[in-house]
Amino acid sequence: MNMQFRWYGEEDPVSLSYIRQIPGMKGIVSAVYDVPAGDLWPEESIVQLKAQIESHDLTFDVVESLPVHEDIKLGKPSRDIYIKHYQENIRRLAKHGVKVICYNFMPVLDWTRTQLDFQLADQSTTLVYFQHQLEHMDIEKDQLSLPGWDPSYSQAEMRQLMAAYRDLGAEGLFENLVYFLGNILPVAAEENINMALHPDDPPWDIFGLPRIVSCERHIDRILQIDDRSQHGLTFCSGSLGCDVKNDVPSLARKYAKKGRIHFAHLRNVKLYENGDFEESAHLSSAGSLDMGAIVKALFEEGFTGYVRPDHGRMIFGETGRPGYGLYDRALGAMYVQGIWEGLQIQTKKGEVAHEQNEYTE
Ligand code: DNO
Repeated sequence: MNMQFRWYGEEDPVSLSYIRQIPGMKGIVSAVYDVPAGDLWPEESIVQLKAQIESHDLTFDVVESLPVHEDIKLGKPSRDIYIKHYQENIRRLAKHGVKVICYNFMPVLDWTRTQLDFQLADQSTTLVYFQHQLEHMDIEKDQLSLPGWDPSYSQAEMRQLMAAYRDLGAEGLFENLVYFLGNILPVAAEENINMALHPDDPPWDIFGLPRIVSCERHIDRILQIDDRSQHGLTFCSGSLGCDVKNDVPSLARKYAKKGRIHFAHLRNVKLYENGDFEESAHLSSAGSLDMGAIVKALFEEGFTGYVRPDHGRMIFGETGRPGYGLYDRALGAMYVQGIWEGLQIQTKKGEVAHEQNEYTE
């Protein structure tokens, strides 16, 4: 397990030197943020980002995200230009040592929450998804902006995009993913870069937009598109875990066994009876997911890939980018490493006991 931390570049209120102080932290997950989706990432920007990260004795092996232009997802004729750019970006990143590229295939909106500062009983704040709040959000009329969303669309553009996706439907979106992968994976294989598809967050259709990476059936179908090991997942426990039907530990085991998890986002969520959820602290008892079982599944399947603590609450009076403060994510990193170390100790004990048995037998 290679522990990573997401960093949003110069604009990020969390500094690289603080991240470096988290025990066991090995690398930074980041991106070139000042280039619109679909454009080429200037090589100088990649070089500069890498140098900045490495000057703090951290590695830059994982990019999150290399965004997929909407024209690719919609299957417009212009997609071929954007696919060429995507291929070139893969080559540039590989040239500068990047090993994993995280991306998603969610239409228009990336991850969606309805409130970003919901106060918990302990006075910390967190991100939540409450259906009754969603019903009051009209993204075609209101100028809404949430952290995962691309704020550059005008309302008219948003309306057009939404309509185009409704016409396309889930099968059309899937076909466009097949086309995209057919063009991207040969380059990834050539460059020895692992592509890591992030599941839909939350794992169901929202605002009538189709979602196609939400459950085991979806993921199986997607992985069957191509057998190459470069075609893999960002296994996000908190995204998949919002649907009680997704058995997250068993999915972690299944896809780690197949060698298809290149990157894992580990976080916990607390599910309500009505399907709403809040993002909780990482600890199993704080939410609904059995984090120990998820980490154990990765451990037992010999997972050696990249991991990052995912969203954290705002605690200790911290302010900043919702979900991406320093403190709670640092606690999450330590918690996951604690489980991992416990599993290593157990295994060693088992081995010693086994050797002793052999000796005495
Ligand atoms: C949310 C993140 C996502 C993720 C993208 C990957 O916090 O996990 O925004 O980066 O979906 O493309």
